[in-house]
Amino acid sequence: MTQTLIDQIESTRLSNEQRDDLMRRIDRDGYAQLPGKLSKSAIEKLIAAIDRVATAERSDAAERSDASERSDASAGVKVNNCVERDAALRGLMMYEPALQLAYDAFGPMFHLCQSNFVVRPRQPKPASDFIDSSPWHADGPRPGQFPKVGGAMGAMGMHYLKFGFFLTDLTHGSGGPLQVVRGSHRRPELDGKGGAFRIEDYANDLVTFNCEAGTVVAFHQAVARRAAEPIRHRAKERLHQLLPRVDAPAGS
Ligand SMILES: O=C(O)CCC(=O)C(=O)O
Repeated sequence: MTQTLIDQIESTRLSNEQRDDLMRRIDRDGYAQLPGKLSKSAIEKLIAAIDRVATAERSDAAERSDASERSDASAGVKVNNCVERDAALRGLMMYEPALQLAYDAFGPMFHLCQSNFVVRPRQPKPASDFIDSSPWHADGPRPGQFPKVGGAMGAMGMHYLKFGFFLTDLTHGSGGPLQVVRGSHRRPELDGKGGAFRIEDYANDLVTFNCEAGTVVAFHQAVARRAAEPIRHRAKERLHQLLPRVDAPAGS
């Protein structure tokens, strides 16, 4: 039997002008929404793959006595290294605009260092546990706070670039969108971590992605962000995100 290694996801290649513009935005704001969206057929294929893997995860949880709440069909699911699990998810790993930006950020030796998806059905009481929703956080290091070599720490101080692929509609405003603090990747580590962080202090730079299905967002590892809690008691709607990350090789 032949195994499909990669189920390709169609995309439109970015022009050089678009690449330059997106890299400028990521440098300035810490994030950028890509101009194209995933097609309806790509979204359907990816959701079907995620549903297959999530169903298998829930049934594994049902067999483990310690995780019964994770076996329910309405439970949120997060799967790390998801590209191992399905050819369609590997197709997303090869999404050309993301590869173009990874190349622009890190040169030809970039590699995928992490992938995951989350499925977030609306929960009566969503937890801020990185599965049902995620709290304000940022991944380090921050530019200016990392040892420099020869006075520089590499392109934008970026150690990896993350891509969020939003597979369900969030335009109704209650789906638990991604939120970011614009420009926070350039501020001290305080942003997004610890008790001194107050989101009210950043009201002018709060950006909320109540976006259409198929939207793709690239973000700098150090930008402060969260996945807001879905509004309660509206069962059955789902939010899927797939976050393949790409990484710079050591020493670049
Ligand atoms: O949980 C989410 O949806 C946000 C993902 C995120 O912020 C991250 O991967 O660091």
